[in-house]
Amino acid sequence: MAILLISPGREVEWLKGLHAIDSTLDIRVWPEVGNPNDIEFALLWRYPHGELLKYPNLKAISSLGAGVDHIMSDPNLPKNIPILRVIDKLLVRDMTQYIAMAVLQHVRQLDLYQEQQLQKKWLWHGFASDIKIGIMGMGELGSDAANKLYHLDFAVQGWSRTPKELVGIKTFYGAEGQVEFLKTTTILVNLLPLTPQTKNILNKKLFYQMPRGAYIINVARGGHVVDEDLIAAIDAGQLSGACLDVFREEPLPESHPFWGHPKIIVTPHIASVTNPKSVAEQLVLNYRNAIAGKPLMNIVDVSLGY
Ligand code: NDP
Ligand code: OXD
Repeated sequence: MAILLISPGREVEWLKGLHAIDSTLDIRVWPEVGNPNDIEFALLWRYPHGELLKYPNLKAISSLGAGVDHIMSDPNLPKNIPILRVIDKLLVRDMTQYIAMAVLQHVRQLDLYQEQQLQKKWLWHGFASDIKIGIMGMGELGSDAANKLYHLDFAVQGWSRTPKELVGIKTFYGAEGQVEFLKTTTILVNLLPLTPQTKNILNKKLFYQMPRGAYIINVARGGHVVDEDLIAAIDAGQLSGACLDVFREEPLPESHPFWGHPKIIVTPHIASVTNPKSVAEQLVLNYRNAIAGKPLMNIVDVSLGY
């Protein structure tokens, strides 16, 4: 009875967090796994695809983050084993704070003041006007960001797969709702999961369905963005810029044009990082329930991919 842990670079933090809940847990840190037959539960962040086929007694597979695209895209994912993910209040809080920062930095034109500071210039500028924040993906993260931004007095709207009702927030859903949603969104925040339906969704067609000068905040996945389309739309003035936390290839290669673009802000996938102390309890509970054959929390709908 053992847990497989794959989380390159963060193993020590995870071991500490999990052992603080139960010091007797037998956790095997990949690649020093020992007998693969012992493994009944897997905790994963960006693991090598195909690896899971080695463990015949796996009872459940859990992502160490909110996203499961790194698991769902494994062509050798064992069949009929529940896939779990993390839902956590700190993950939600940190994401909302990052989005608020990116929105405010854009609306209050902080980049202009930073440039001016270098020139010791004392000049006032207005705010970006007629702001309507549109959040794509109104799940655990998107709905909290929408609520908090509404309480900061922004006009906020949301788009999801199925209908939603949130006080003060206009909501749209499905392909029909997307057109109207985009037409009126001036700051677009992407919080969709990466699935076959949402891959490349931030593309030329979408950018040109938005009002001229719209701003993009992508905190979901790099695979949502067609990079060349984003740069072309910014250079053509259709978009005023972008704040990007996630990329197709991470770390973002040094040669990538996003790094040097004056209207693009790049952060290294830090919008919201899973905190082992905060989520260890739910992971251990899921492990215990998986081996006892009891119901599990935060199960992914494999048919939807999230
Ligand atoms: P949820 O599963 O809770 O929410 C996903 C939302 O997206 C739901 O509202 C869902 O609609 C909507 N959605 C899914 N597919 C479609 C579609 N085809 N069309 C329209 N809407 C769709 O996910 P979370 O909020 O927990 O996380 C979202 C993503 O954020 C993660 O998958 C991950 O990629 C990213 N993330 C990034 C982090 C970072 O640091 N940058 C940190 C954590 C997460 P419905 O409600 O109708 O089902
Ligand atoms: C996540 C992430 O999915 O950190 O949790 O991106």
